[in-house]
Amino acid sequence: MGRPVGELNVLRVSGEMGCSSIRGAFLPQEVTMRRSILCLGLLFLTVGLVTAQSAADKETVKARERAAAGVQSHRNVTLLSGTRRATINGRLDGSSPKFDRRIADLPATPDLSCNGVAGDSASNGVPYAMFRLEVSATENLEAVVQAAGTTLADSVLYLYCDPFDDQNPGANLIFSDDDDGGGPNGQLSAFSVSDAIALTPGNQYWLVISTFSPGESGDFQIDLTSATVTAVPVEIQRFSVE
Ligand SMILES: [Ca+2]
Repeated sequence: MGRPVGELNVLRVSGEMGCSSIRGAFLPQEVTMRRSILCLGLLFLTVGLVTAQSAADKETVKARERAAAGVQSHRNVTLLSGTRRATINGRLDGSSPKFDRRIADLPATPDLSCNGVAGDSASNGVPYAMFRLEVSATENLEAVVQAAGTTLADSVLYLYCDPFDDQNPGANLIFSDDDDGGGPNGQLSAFSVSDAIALTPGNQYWLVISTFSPGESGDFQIDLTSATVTAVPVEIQRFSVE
């Protein structure tokens, strides 16, 4: 003989309500809670695996870019040896201008004659921002993407002679850097005094920051520590200089 129809109705209603003084009716709620905890655990595990996979993929992309160009990442540099002269704050996202960035960490040494050679990278349409730099005395440029104030996961810095043309980014290049600045993921950028980027008074330079890959976004902070360097805002962009 089957169970009374009335009992089935009580259990069904109690299970749907999730609250009842009937002892048997607590089971569905407990099962639901356990299922929820299990689902949350699986979600966190999945997110963790995806994040780890993304970081691994990024390193693979970086390794391929460097291998294709035959360059090594600049590492073990001395940062911020000077007094901070200016802090540039801005943001890169879908509304930023885009360009097809050149291979990072090239040329191997700064080309102050404005003829630095870096091939076209596979990262096209990356968001960028640019800032005009001037110095009042000959000195080596120090520009660091600071982890504090930066939510970008992976930046690239470029330095160009004037003018910088985002439709022809292979022209007027002086130097670039991918990961010297460190940061939580070790992927922020920096130009250090040991890079020997000797800027000259009377010349204008363009400091360009971009994401490593298209589709990335976040805030950035660049500290300039060279003794006489100044950054000139560009009106079309959203940033501030203090
Ligand atoms: Ca980077």
